[in-house]
Amino acid sequence: MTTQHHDDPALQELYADFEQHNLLPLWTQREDLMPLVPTPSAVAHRWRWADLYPLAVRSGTLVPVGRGGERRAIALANPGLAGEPHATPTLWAAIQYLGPGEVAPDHRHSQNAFRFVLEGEGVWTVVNSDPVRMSRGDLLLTPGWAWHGHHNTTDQPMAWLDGLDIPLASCLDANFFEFGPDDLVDRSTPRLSRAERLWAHPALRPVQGAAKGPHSPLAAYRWEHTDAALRAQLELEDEGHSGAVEAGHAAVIFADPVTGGDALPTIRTEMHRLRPHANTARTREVGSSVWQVFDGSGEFLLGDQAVGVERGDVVTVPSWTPVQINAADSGLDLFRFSDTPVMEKLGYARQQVAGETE
Ligand code: 1HN
Repeated sequence: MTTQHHDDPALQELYADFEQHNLLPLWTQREDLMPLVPTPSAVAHRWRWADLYPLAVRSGTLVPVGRGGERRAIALANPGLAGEPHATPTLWAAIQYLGPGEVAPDHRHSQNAFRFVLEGEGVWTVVNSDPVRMSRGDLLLTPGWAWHGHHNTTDQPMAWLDGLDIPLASCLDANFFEFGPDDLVDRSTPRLSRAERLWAHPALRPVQGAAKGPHSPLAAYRWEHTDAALRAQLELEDEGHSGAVEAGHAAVIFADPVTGGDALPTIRTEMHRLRPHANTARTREVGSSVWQVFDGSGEFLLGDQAVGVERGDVVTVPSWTPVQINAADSGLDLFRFSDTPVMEKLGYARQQVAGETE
């Protein structure tokens, strides 16, 4: 407003009365409430696997896992988010560590979750009584309200990346939690879960056996399939059929085999492969994401900041922050998760690619 006089006593009195009645005028706050473009508090940040893993190992020697705490999970707390255990305003990311023979007890919660395995094996996560093997490169789903517990069947520890929509569920006041039985329902160790045996056949959907809930019925997406899909995209590019591939950059979304939509309703999960020395276009999007380097090394250009990355490193990208990824000699395999499905469902999604008009 251009006509107000801040020292007008009647206006001061009006503001004091607003305060007394729990009212706040828009005209003094428009820039905060309606900025011209997103102004995230979260910052772009990198956590090095070389720091994360030894800290997880130390937790393993000092902190038991069991009923109450439930998980030995260490959250990646975004330095811009005031001490909250949130990687971004909508996403939770953690490194979880399970020692030899340990059990993380059964429970369920409204929040959607997944695990992505950088290295190791020997843990089974039991999801709604279905034992699911966890191995390098696998994405394992624990959709909202699914029972789940994990157990390590070996004499070696295992660590992995957890992703959840905890901050989103918290801000919506939508979170419920329930403890399960003290022991896991099924400690068997099949190579494939029942969910995979039913649903993981390309483009074949069982006639009986309806999928339940707004999420994929598949409990696991195996590395052999993800790797084959990425390899095929790059081979097609080599053969001159470049349609599906952005120069030297193959990518897949982990999809619900029934709907073709996202595997989880609130979190998009993707795998990317950049050829040696390939660069992505500089892109910014509404919504935040978290990346983990699965293999290789390179750099992320985040706004005007360049961040080197190596195997296992985790990077957060706040909303509307320009990102360009450059692969080094080894190429780069990257896992990514984001809140894109939320933005798309709510009509907030926007993307801007450098050099293209919006
Ligand atoms: C949870 O259930 C897991 O199941 C991981 O591994 C992290 C963080 C907060 C609440 C529940 C898991 C979690 C969690």
